[in-house]
Amino acid sequence: SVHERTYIMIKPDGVQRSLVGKIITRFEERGYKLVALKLVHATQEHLEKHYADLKGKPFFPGLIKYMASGPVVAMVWQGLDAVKTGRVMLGATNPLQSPVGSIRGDFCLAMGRNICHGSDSVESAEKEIKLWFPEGVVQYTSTMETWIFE
Ligand code: DAT
Ligand code: MG
Repeated sequence: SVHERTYIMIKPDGVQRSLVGKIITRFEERGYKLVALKLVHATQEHLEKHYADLKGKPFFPGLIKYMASGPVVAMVWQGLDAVKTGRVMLGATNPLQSPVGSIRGDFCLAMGRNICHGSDSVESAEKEIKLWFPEGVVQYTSTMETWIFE
């Protein structure tokens, strides 16, 4: 649906490496609509909720430490097939397996420093949006919509 939403996050390494603008530009240029945005230095507790499904994995403690090491950019993007296409735009979990042209394929190399997050399903997107934006997203009209969608 044209109203599908996904949770996209620029991880601490993406912020430190000044890739925020480039990553946002890709979603803007593709035609997605930004409906929520904030810079947040998340607590370990909050990040453990975000990655609850991975608790027990050997890399979990390192993942939480990395994600809590600095601020992240939390965003919600809306538009046609936002969840699946958002993941395609990010690339594979392992940057070395990410195609050139994807965000990870163009900007990073290591699995544990893969600079961005994107929801893996519509259900996870809804959960993640509630977790990161309990205040809700922003409602507004984008005048470009009629030129992006039939
Ligand atoms: P994704 O971020 O592509 O949705 P995921 O949800 O399976 O991947 O894992 C979350 C993050 O954890 C991922 O971006 C990087 C890290 N990670 C996943 N699998 C890993 C592994 N086998 N070794 C090290 N880090 C891993
Ligand atoms: Mg995931």
